[in-house]
Amino acid sequence: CSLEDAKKVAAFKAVDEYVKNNYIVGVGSGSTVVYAVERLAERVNKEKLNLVCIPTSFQARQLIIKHKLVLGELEIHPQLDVCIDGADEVDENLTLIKGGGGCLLQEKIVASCAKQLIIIADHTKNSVQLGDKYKKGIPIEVVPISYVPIKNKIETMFGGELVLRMAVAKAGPVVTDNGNFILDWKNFKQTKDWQKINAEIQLIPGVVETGLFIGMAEKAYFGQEDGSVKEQS
Ligand code: DER
Repeated sequence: CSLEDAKKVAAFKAVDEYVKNNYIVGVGSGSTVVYAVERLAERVNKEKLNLVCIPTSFQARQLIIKHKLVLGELEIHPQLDVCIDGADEVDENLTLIKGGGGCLLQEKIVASCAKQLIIIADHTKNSVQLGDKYKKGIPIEVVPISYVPIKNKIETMFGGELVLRMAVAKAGPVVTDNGNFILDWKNFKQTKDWQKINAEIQLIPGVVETGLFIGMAEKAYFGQEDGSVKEQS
């Protein structure tokens, strides 16, 4: 089956197995989550489910509204039952690279408020060691004025190269939903010590958040080429 079919089968299985009536559901961002929202809407209509959906981006808000799902906010629902989101890469320890779609900050906030973070992806995202598959670099959201000093500091501390993410349909850098820039950290040294590195990067003034989601995901569903779904937990 196609990559889109693989995303869809993973998304549907995750929604069917983790979403229950009266749930507060975090809705992630990206292309795989589109199928999860479709399935949420199908189940609400078919099973008359009572759900509130918390977005992780303008894109997620639009998806929730488009599918006539109940849109909620963290200030009303600071505790979620489940958050369903995509990822750019998932390693053997369920450490994630996220932020390929530039939505990592609200994704991490909402995921941190959920009892369970469930990842949905196609098989190309499934790796042994972070960096095996996703080559665009680890996204790091930064306050715009600080992107050059942060670039220099991380390159000095940990090597690799940080590249300011430039917009395609707009002149200049990508500006996130939160008004920040994204640095993509490419050619990083593969390691098992992401916890320590992540903590050090987060301490650099101007770093808002990293696309490293460590110890957050409960389970991942990977849609396969044959239409089956591989689960990792
Ligand atoms: O930006 C993000 O974190 C997205 O969730 C991304 O990692 C997954 O997007 P995709 O489902 O379009 O691959």
